[in-house]
Amino acid sequence: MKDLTPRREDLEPIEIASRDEIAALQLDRMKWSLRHAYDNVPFYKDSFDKAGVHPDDLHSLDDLRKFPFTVKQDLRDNYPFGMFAVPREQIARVHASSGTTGQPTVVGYTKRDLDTWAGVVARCLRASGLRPGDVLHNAYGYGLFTGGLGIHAGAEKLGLTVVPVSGGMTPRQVRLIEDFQAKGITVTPSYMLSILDEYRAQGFDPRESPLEVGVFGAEPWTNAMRKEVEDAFDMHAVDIYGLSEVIGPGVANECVETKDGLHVWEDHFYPEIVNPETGEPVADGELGELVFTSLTKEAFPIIRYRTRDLTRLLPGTARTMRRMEKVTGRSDDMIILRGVNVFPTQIEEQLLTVPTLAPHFQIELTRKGRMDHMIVHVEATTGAASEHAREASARQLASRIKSVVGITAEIRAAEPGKVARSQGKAVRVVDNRPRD
Ligand code: DLL
Repeated sequence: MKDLTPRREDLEPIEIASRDEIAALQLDRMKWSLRHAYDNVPFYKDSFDKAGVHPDDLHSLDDLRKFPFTVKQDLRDNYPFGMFAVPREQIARVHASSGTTGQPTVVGYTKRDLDTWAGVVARCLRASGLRPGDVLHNAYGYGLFTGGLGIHAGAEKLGLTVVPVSGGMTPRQVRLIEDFQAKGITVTPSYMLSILDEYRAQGFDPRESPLEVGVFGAEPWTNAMRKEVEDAFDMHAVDIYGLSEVIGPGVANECVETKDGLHVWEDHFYPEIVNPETGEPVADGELGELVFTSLTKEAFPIIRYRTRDLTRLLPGTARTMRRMEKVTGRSDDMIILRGVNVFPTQIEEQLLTVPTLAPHFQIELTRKGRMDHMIVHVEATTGAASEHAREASARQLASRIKSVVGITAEIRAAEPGKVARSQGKAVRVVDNRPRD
């Protein structure tokens, strides 16, 4: 793999400013953001008033803990435009969640917000090792999802040549990467695996591909998956994080030179970690739920938003801004199987230790008698596809899961190509338990 470390003089000064400088900027901006939300969004006025706090009560960054949380339901209750802090005419763009599980949620951006967003995404792509003039193959979905258009604008801002391919039509993805000589790819890690399969199906050696770096996010993935993809393509794999409510992709990103967690762009997004049960903030280094407050957003200020993502905050390394550890699970993805908490990423990690199984998987929850039962659907690699070999692989995986994760799972190892493929965010858990 090539050394893609950016030159220090190419970074924005704030990325490597002193902690004092960052904190001073954050405090100024936080005061502005709280006031802006309170003065312009009735929801925030009510919620601050109910909690007995006022933007003037913020004297230090620590005072933020006095302010109430915002949760996804608040966005649903104010559907579609009730959370906007500027007149609708000043909204330059909206994005929305798919709303497959209920009311969709809508977010909005002013022209300046779009510029801020492009700026942080450009910072992410530079941290990932991309330079002006490089070709970027952007396979995140374009549309209401923030992935495609969010990355697109940041890539243009950095001066990349963007290929706006979006998700799907996998054979064409391979062809365009090769024909246009893409140096970077932005895509969900699960869809990257489908692209890897397609490379092999077309008889290309992925290690000979022009790709030097992949910027993967929008869903949890593990360091074991990083190694799998880095080895397969002989390229760097770095993690990008974000959520629509906070801005979209570009809230935090790994640096290619360290790959040791994601630097949060703290000059725009103020992170806290809280105990998910009590809501009490915990110290840096401790695991809990990530909470964000936007510091500069005009159209859609968000105050103490509960992401449900579980991680911890760590001191800066390649940049002075703090890092968040790779998000390995959301509180609502957690499966509680006979009293044991399990995240799909723990299954992913074990799956990747069995070389005769492909990295694709889906977890099905069912019921056996009165007990919850977990079936992990996996598939064999082409060299180990016989029934006998598949049974042996399944036994091996079941025993790894039992000994490392501590649960009993039924493994169904199918022939190659049988597990549902993702073209965007993977659906890792299918819950077929009867409702009672
Ligand atoms: O997924 C934004 C995005 C697009 C991020 C492209 C990165 C790349 P939402 O659809 O609102 O936004 O989903 C946000 O996805 O709360 C996490 O649970 C999950 N997520 C996003 N990035 C990561 C990541 C986009 N790097 C939700 N690791 C978040 C783990 C991630 N989970």
